[in-house]
Amino acid sequence: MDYLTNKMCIGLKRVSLTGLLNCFCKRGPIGLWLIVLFFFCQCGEELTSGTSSETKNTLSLAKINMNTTDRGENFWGMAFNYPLLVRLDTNYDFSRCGGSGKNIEFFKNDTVTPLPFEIELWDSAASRAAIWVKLDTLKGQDSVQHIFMRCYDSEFSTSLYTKENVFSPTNGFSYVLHMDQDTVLNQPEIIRQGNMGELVSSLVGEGVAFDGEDDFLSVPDIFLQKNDPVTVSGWFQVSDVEGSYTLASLYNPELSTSLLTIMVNGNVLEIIFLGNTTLASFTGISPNTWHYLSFVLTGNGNISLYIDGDLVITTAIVQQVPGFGYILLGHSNNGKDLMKGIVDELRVSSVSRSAEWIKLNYRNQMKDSHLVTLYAGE
Ligand SMILES: [Ca+2]
Ligand SMILES: [Ca+2]
Repeated sequence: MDYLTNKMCIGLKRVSLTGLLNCFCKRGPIGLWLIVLFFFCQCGEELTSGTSSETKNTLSLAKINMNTTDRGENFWGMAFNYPLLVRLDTNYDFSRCGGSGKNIEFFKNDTVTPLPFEIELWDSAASRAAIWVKLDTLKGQDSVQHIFMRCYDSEFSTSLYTKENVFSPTNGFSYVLHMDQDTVLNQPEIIRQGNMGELVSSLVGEGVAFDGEDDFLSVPDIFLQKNDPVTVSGWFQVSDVEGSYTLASLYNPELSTSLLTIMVNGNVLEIIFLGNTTLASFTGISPNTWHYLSFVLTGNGNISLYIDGDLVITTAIVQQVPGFGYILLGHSNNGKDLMKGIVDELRVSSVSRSAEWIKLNYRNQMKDSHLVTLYAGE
């Protein structure tokens, strides 16, 4: 059944047979044709993939509800082209789907319009999956928005659903590292030091562990200019709060210095400017606990820092420096205090994300989030 016919069927299923008979009396042949189509639509659905012409049978259809009211995860405003994290664990019976995840698709609430998605992790043996689904719009203060995950009896030979379809420059993403196999194996521009690359079970799928001895990453392809709108965000946890660990820094090779350094000293997160001025500090870091850090260059000389979705400081330091530089993860240029812990989901966007967007990311991706609820259906 093609897309258009599917759409017509959905429309027809909303009208009654009596209504159609009425139409037949008034319109003659057109009404008769609609009645024939009405019965055709009731005779079961032939299922067609959104990615190819391969015909498959549905094993299960799960409804995924997003609650942005205070009974889910409170969110005000609207998010467009939003990569929603859908986590499957004890909330999902993987035996209803089987396979390696290559047999699933996501649809809008009409059950026929496909949605782009990327599977970061699908581990049916461990009953764990992490999938990013791109939504056109996510509305705030709404408890009934939903999409569907359809699981088929066989896998697709090829899938159009890739990371690039979800996280693309057209929706503001210039760089996304899920801190998974792809990050450590397939990104040649990322320089990994200290034989790092240990992947561990993490907040979202896998994350990259830093050993506190010699591990760090540099991302030289992203060179932050001070007047460019940019948002950088990522999750981290430190292994202990005994020491002093560098989470990330912005290193400028012309000045041979880190303009901005983010450190964890004991249970305090500190934002340090030019290696010696503490711009902001946040008390409340616990060992082995996930925190979400974002900073936003607004494009007009200001920088805003957020921790766990809340704004910590907005300051105009940008005017005092010639430019920023590239991102070092786990290290600053002094070579001391290397990161000991795990980093997950590092993103660089070429736009200044709003405070609402940052909060939504935090509430969608955090542990025990109540934004998404799964209902295993038919
Ligand atoms: Ca990850
Ligand atoms: Ca090492």
